Amino acid sequence: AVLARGLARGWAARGPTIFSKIIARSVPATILYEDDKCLVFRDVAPQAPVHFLVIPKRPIPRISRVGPQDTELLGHLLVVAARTAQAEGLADGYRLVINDGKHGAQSVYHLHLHVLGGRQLGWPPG
Ligand code: DGP
Repeated sequence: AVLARGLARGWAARGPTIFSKIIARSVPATILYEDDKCLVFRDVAPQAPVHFLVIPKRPIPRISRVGPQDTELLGHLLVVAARTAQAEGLADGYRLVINDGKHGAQSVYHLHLHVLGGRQLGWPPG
């Protein structure tokens, strides 16, 4: 059933990403938080003093592919992002980003929330 859901979302068409290997611990990462539904780890190419990623363990490829069945999981990712930002000391604020597809400059097709903070960020993002 998990495979069928993955196929339905187009996951198999692109194959597993580096993030599946981080979940499986076959690629190392600095992990900040983990539970049965998600994993949080530092971005390998940080764009701010604090830059970490929140990913579901289920390999949803991108935000534009989610459905109503993902509502609870997506809410969980946001709550974990906010709690980890607090644990990282981002009391002056931070930014959550989800890049989707080509125009969104998505490079890894396993859904992830970026959390960036620790400096003044600009707007618009460009
Ligand atoms: P995006 O462009 O939104 O798909 O961002 C993907 C992010 O993933 C990017 O900021 C760099 C990060 N990233 C890519 N490969 C790895 C990796 O192997 N380890 C870690 N920790 N981060 C990675």
